[in-house]
Amino acid sequence: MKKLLLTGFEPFLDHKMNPTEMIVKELDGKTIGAFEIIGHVLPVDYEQASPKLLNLVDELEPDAVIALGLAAGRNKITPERVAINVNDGVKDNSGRVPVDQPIIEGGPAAYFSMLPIREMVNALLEEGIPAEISNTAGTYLCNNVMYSVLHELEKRGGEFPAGFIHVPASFELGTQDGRLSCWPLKTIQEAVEVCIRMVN
Ligand code: PCA
Repeated sequence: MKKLLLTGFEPFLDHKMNPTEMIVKELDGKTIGAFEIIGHVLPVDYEQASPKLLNLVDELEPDAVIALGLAAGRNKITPERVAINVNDGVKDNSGRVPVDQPIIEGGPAAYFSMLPIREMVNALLEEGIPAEISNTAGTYLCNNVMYSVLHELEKRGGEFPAGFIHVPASFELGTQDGRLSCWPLKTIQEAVEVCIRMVN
């Protein structure tokens, strides 16, 4: 059976949990669509996140990669269209605050997602789950890992479904910050499963 590497992130900034961590742990080992899911959690650390992801790609030789991240404040599931060659974010979990730095010195300005993002959004909307394509993954860790994995795959010359999906906050985060748009964790997980089924 084909393997899909599904990554989430640990909590960061003042978020006490990260729904993507719970989801990848829950889906690890399950079969969804054509894939066995292999779930892993990445550190929110500019120096460690993408090396960990690229090591997993080397080690597991997956047939597809979907990285997930929390976009607190968004109220839709947002498959990302593009990753840009910039680290310029708020503090990571090791206290680093890069300013205007390239992720890969001399690398291309951007990479487009290799995931079927339009099909994902259409399938989500059909299920009644709010979704839209996002045209910016930001300049923090989520953009960093999306750019890094797409850069690596480009170097290897492979046509390979890989990319990034941002998800909204879950109820647990909503109870921490009453102004945050938040969803049941189960619905976010279902949305991720719908997206995975669109990959082949
Ligand atoms: N979201 C952050 C990093 C980790 C996460 O889950 C982001 O959007 O960059």
